[in-house]
Amino acid sequence: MEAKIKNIKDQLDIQLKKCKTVQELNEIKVRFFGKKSELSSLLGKIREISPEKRPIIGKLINDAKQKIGQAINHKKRELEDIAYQTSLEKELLDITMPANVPQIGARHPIYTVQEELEDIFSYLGFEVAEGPDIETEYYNFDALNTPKNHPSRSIRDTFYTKSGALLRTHTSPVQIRIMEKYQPPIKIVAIGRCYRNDKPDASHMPVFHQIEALVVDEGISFADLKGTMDYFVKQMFGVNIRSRFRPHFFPFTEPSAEMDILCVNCKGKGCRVCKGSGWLELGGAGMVDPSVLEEVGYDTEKFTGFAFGFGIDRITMLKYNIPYIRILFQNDLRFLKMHRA
Ligand code: FA5
Repeated sequence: MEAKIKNIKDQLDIQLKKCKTVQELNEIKVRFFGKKSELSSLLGKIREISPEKRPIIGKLINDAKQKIGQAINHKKRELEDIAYQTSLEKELLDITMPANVPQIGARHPIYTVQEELEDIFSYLGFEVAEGPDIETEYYNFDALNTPKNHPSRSIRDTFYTKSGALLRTHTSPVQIRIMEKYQPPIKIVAIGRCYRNDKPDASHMPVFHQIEALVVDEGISFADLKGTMDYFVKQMFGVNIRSRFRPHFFPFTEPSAEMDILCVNCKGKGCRVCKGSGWLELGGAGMVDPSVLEEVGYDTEKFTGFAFGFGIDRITMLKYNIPYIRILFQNDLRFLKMHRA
C-alpha cells in the first residue's frame, strides 16, 4: 500500500513537470483526485485492511491526498503567474517608441500669400474676378492694344496650342473679360497662373502667378494708382519696405510704370537674383490706355482707369526670404513644412 501511494506521488510529480496549461492541470486533478482515481480506489479498499493497521494507512492516504492537493495548487499558481506575465508582455506599451505623427496637409506659401492679397484688396473694396488659363490671342494681346508684330506674341515667348489658343502670358486679359461684361464702376483683382517661355533662373519660371488689379470710374487718376500700390506694399511687407517707381512702357497703359522692391537676397547690394541691380521687379502698372477702354465700348470722355499686375511668386520670395524662385515649385517637404501656414 505504501509503495502504491509513493508511486502515485511520483507519477504526479512527472505529470506536473510536463504540464503547461491550466486545462492540462485540470485534467491531472481529475486523474489523481477524481472518483475513478487510484487514490479513491485505495480509500475504498481501506476496509479490507486489518483494524490495527487501518489508522496508519488511512493517515498515509490522507497525507498523500493533502500533498497532492498542495502540489496541484502550487502548480496552478505557477501557471497563472506565467499566463499573467505573458499577457503583460503582449500588451506592453513602450512609451519610448517614436510617435507616429499624423501627416497633415498644409497650404503652399504661394496660396497663403494669395489669400493675404485677397484680404488686403477686399478691404479696399475690390471684388475678386477670374479668367481662364487657356486664352485667345484676342484677349491676351489684341484687345490689350498689343501690336501684331510685338515680340511677346512670338512662339519664343508664348506657348500656343495646336488650335491657335495660347496659355495666358499675364492676368491682364481678365481686364477685358470683366469690362466686356460690366459697366463702370469697376474695381476688381484677378489672381492666377501665367505661362511664358522664359528660361528658369533665380527669379523666373515658365509658370508663375500674377495678381491683376483694375479700377475704372469717373475721375480715376495716377494718384489713385500710386496710393493703392503704396497701401498694398505697406500692408504686405510692413512700413519699412523700400520700393520705387520707374517709367516703363506697356501697350495697354499710358503712362506706364514698373514697381521694384529692394532685392530680397542682397538687400540692394546686387546679386544673381536681381541681376546686379539691387532691385527686384514686382510688376507693371499704369493708366488704362483709352484704346483699351474703347475696345470694350466704354465712353472714354467719361471714364478713366488704372491697372497693375504683380508677380505673386516674387512677393512670396520677399515675404518668406526665399532666394530662388524654383524653391516654390520643387515641393521639397523640408521647405513646405518650414513654411506651413
Ligand atoms: C505684365 O505682365 C503686365 N501685364 C503687368 C501690367 C498689368 C502692367 C496691368 C500694366 C497694367 P510684366 O511682363 O512686367 O508685366 O510682368 C509683371 C510681373 O510678373 C513681373 O514684374 C514679375 O514680377 C512677374 N513675372 C513675369 N514673368 C515672370 C516669370 N517668368 N517668372 C516669375 N515671375 C514673372
